[in-house]
Amino acid sequence: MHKDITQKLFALAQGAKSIVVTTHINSDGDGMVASLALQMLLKMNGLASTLVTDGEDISRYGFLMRDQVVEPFHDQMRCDLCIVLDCNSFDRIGNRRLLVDTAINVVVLDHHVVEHNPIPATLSLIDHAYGSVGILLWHCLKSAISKLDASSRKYIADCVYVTILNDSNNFSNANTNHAMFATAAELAREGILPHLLHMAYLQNHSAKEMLYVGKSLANIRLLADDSFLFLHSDYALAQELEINPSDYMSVTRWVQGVSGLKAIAYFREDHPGDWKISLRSLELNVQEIAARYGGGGHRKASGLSLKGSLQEVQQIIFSALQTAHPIS
Ligand SMILES: [Mn+2]
Repeated sequence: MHKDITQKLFALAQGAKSIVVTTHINSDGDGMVASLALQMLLKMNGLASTLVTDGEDISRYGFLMRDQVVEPFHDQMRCDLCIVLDCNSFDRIGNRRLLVDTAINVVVLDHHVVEHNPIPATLSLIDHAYGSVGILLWHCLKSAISKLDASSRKYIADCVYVTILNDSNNFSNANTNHAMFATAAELAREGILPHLLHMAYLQNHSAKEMLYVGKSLANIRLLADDSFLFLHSDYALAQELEINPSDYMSVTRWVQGVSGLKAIAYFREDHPGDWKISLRSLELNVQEIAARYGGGGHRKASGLSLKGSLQEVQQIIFSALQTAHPIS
């Protein structure tokens, strides 16, 4: 069952003069939104904290902003307590490693498989049984959440629901299960309005984003007897549309319904020759592939970064997929 860590976490927080809450690089609607929820929970208990970003645009969480204290990382930043959400590896926190290295205490709350370079922590709760780190917070900080007033509880519930929308892609990924629905039912009891959260979070696209998605979908290629689907968004496209691709949700969600596939690989060029790759498969263990190249994630959904030409990085992934292990 769920392990309540409220007492331990609050003891560390109460003993700290400064608290940072942060998440992985290329933050998403799980790590970032769970951070918003945790900051609110701390604040309602008289504990001030700063949510430290990597400088990314977080305006798509605007509908969940309630006077949160958010600052982009800079290297003079220090804190007594650093709480890392949705990430357990130094490989995934970039420069903010400095905050972990210099903090007196570190807390890691995550639901990813532990790979290389694990972040050492005073308190850590890492359990991949949780469909999102927001769900983990909801259950493992329950004794604090249940003491909040109804409107603060509803705010936390809104955030947790958005983490579920993000990590399950609206209850359609393989992590959708009884426990996730049971949590969603608890959130509904707190008064959340799922249709509005769905609209605000998943349907909230600019015309430019749709153009970016459309142009990326236009270069779909099928390989290995039509069993692998590759698609990419190169740097030139981001330049042409004058956008920062990491501000958008992964394009993979638009191809996950394609039938007859063994795997999907999406290549996004964030800087010339610098590719962020998302792998999805219902049959092959793509987490092993990602881990081999310093990435991580889950068996059916993982991510990694590679440098090179599009042709070079696609060849690496193609070979890796051809020898990938089936999910047992
Ligand atoms: Mn997550």
